Amino acid sequence: MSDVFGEAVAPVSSLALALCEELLQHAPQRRGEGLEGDVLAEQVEVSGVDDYCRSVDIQTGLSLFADNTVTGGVCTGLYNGVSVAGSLTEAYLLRNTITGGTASAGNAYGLDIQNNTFAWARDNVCTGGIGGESRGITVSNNSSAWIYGGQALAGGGTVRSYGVYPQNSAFVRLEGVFIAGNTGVNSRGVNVSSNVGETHIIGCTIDGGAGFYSHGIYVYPNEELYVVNSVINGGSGSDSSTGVYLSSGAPLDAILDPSTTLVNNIINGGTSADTSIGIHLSNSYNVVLAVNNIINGGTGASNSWGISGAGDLTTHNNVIWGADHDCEIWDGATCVSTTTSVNACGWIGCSASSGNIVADPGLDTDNKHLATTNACEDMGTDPSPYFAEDFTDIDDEKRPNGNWDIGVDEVY
Ligand SMILES: [Ca+2]
Ligand SMILES: [Ca+2]
Repeated sequence: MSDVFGEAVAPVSSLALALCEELLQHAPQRRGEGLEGDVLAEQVEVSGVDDYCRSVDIQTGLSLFADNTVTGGVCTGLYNGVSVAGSLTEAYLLRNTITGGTASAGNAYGLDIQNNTFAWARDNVCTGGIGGESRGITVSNNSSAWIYGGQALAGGGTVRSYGVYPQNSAFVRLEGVFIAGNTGVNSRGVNVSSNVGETHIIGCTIDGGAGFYSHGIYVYPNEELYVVNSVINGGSGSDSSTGVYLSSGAPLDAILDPSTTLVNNIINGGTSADTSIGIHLSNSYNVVLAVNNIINGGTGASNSWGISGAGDLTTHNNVIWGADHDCEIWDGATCVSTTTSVNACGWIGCSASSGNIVADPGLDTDNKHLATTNACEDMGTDPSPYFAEDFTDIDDEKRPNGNWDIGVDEVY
């Protein structure tokens, strides 16, 4: 494998992309529908009557699947637009447009990546289909999966709809992806389920959709989650909407020891007709570090909280606010709502708290960049003790300029 892709197995997106392009130039038959000759991927037509259907089924060895448009059909059971699920050593997916089908009595996924040693996807537009549960992208049981750019849209699930569903994988990284939940009882942008290693969500734009309960990111549970430089909105759930919802429960949590690190994000609880929350911790298993984030509880009609629930929470240099807020932090007993009381760390679950600001952050009209007058410029802290990777802001500008800024924009 390595003599074909060289160092493409290294986790460097630009290098992997260059090597994929080179391979496509030397093997043009692998582009588009005509996967002939010495194929790396096998295209399978679907009859529409099986109880497990796929428009494209890639199951052998090393695979490269690029520049295809795949639309799902109709099936009684699970329907996948493209399934890459055959214990592959390496799978590469580039610039495909994939839509799941209609599953009359099952679930409908756009792209299903399972059981691979190394999976790499870039600039694909994946949309779940119509079914009980719909997912744009499923990432399950992989040793290492990297998804860059493109879109992951949930589709029309009647019970649940998820943009991306990382599950049981040792390492998953989503970077620069537009992700959205859509419909159903539960709609979620990203649903992290029992990942046993690290999950990275870097530079993504995420919306929870419009289900009964909507969540930008929902976790149950996860060992290590890093969310960095992303814009996360809880959506418009008719009962509740939450930007980041950290759920958990024994015994898995006792095994996984879950921790979540949130750095330089904009997190908004959404526009629920009832309760909206920026970040919610469901129980004391959760260890959460929040640094340099703009956290807004949203505009829930009944309750609106920046941060709520129990857990082990460290907060440094966040702006916590809301035009329609009940509490900046609701610990279940006390409504914490001033800069002084947030930083005093007297609330339930506080491990450490400093440098936080209760104020309007001063966002520009795009709700991402900082306006000329703002509360965030140079008010952050160096996050390298919590997330050691170098990362730029949403304009690809280097951080920091002077001191660190709060949110996804570094002002120059
Ligand atoms: Ca700065
Ligand atoms: Ca900037």
